[in-house]
Amino acid sequence: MKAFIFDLDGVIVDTAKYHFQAWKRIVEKLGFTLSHTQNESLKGVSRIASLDRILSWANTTLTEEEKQQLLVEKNEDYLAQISTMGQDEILPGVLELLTYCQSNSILVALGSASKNGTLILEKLEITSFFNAIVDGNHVSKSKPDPEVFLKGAHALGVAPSDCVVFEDAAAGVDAARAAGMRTVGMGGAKEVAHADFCFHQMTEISTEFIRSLA
Ligand code: B16
Ligand code: MG
Repeated sequence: MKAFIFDLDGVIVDTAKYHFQAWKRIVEKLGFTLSHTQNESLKGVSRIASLDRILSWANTTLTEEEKQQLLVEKNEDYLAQISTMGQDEILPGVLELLTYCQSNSILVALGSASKNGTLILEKLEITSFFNAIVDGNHVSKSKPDPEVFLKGAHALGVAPSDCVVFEDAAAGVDAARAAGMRTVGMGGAKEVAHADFCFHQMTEISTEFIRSLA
């Protein structure tokens, strides 16, 4: 049995723009302006690891308590932005691929760094397509560590070598490769060019290609 493991942000839905706005507003309070390029490098990186990176760019040190407070505020801002999110925000071709997997006995898991993964799948009304969900609440090590994808394979009951990971971030492709899985880089960024296959969006992926993977 073959399995596909999907990253969430940047593969199923474009939440990077909401993360960016939330981080920007939070770190402006520290007198730091987050650039678009810096935000790009936070893709796939956990909430706490993102804050640590931003603080090092800003040359700022905070107490553990201050950091926790900022993480809460950042997530509140992010949740407010995604409160009205619905099916119309699912990226092109995703529903078609999930439907194909369901009809053709390809197992499907989520493998996301986000602690809001379950909530977002619910909002997009696609939870029922997933045989397993592994997100930021289930892992102790952030991508590029392979933990999230290995846990996904384990939850599905398949060998890592039978899994294909769809990822939009360098950290995610590195994590999947470290897990011994094949990789499909999504979004067209040069950071994922080292994936086994690359596409801008899922509408470019043919049924023949999916059959060749499965
Ligand atoms: P949260 P992914 C990642 O999701 C995002 O790309 C990254 O920007 C974010 O910091 C991380 O989730 C944590 O998200 O604050 O919701 O827990 O791409 O791994 O699906
Ligand atoms: Mg992503």
